[in-house]
Amino acid sequence: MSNTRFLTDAQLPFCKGCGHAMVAQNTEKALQKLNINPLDVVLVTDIGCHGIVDKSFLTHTVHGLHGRSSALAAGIAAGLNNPNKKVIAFTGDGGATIGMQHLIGGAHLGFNMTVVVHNNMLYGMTGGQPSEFTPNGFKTPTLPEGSNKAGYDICELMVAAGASYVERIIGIGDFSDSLVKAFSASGFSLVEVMEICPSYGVKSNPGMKLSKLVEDAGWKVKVFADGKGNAFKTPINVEPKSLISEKLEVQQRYSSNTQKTVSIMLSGSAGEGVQSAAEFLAKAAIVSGLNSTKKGSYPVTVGVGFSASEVIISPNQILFTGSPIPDVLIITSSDGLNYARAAAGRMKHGVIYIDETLEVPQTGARIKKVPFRERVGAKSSALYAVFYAVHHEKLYPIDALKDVFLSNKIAEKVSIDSLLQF
Ligand SMILES: Cc1ncc(C[n+]2csc(CCOP(=O)(O)OP(=O)(O)O)c2C)c(N)n1
Ligand code: SF4
Repeated sequence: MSNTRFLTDAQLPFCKGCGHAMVAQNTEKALQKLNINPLDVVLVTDIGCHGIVDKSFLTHTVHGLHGRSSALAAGIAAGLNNPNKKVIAFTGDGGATIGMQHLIGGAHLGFNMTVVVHNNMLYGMTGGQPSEFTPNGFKTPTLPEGSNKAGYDICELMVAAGASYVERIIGIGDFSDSLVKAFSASGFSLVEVMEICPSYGVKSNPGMKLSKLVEDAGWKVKVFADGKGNAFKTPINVEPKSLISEKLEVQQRYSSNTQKTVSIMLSGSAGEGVQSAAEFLAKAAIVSGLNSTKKGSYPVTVGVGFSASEVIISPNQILFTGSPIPDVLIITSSDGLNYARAAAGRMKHGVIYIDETLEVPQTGARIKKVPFRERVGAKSSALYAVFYAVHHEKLYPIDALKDVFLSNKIAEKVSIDSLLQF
């Protein structure tokens, strides 16, 4: 057993007596027993108290959306496709409830990973709501009369789905040997750690004994599948395609006099071609010998509200794609104005190109009002605004932008002449 540290010396971020701390400590011990290098371990967590542990781990860590650690871990395991790497997903019983299909799918397809379910029988982080794992009679702050349903038996479910190693343990004391077995199993393994949340579980169920509660719930504390079976394993392409080698080559055909990094924010409405206009802006910069990045932002419900894009162009390497204070801000609609108002407020210099029908936001930037929408209509306003700004800011030759635009099928619908009204 090595004495390599997998946890920082800082105090774990849980309430006093929280079972999650036992899982973290036993995970460290199990990995020490396996003599693994911390950087051969990827720990994937998700939302919930259990998930805030990642800053304490000295392994690689990834933090995902609630209930999705197992889905992310499956992708990582498939991508790594390396039995020497340990991919471990932590999830709560709340996360396991809402991400159940990921667990079933992971077990069914036999991804090489271990899921540790921190089953404290309630949603800890949000104040103790019941999950589908909450056993009959268990009370929570939002269910003071106690659950009238049986909780899921995740271990039985995982066996049925085809998991290779499955065990339920009471999360007290040293259970690192169980984790060693799960981490060493080939294919998909899952350990359900029964825990108690002192802040909500104990308070709502005074005097409760964890092992008695587990017994009364009908949940067996045992190994359900020992990892020796022939669990089906997903055939994984041993030579995954490289996205880099398939990247689109853009040939330089023009040159630009731009000597410094320029960040441009284009902010308009969904359905008005903002993202494709920004793509032309970025691509034409590359055609002109510059580096460029593009980052799009839009609401979760795509197709309504604002649509914005931040493009950086530079003769130098671009190491960060964000530009909280743009040099050039282009606003083509009222949705775009609402989204970009904060960025405009941060601008102490630079220029804002804004549709002339819009109210001018508070800013230290120079304002240039242009009738974008009136001249070309709403649908082409973002595209026209990009042509207009490139021309007036002399970012690179307008012919580069014309070339990029004309090689796209959008050019069949929008006349190039309408975009060249300067
Ligand atoms: C998709 C989604 N739904 C709901 C929430 C709100 N939320 C944050 S933490 C949490 C409960 C977490 O409970 P659990 O997964 O059991 O972990 P614990 O806090 O008990 O460790 C919820 C519902 C969220 N972040 N994301
Ligand atoms: S609220 Fe409960 S689950 Fe969350 S850290 Fe505290 S004891 Fe643990």
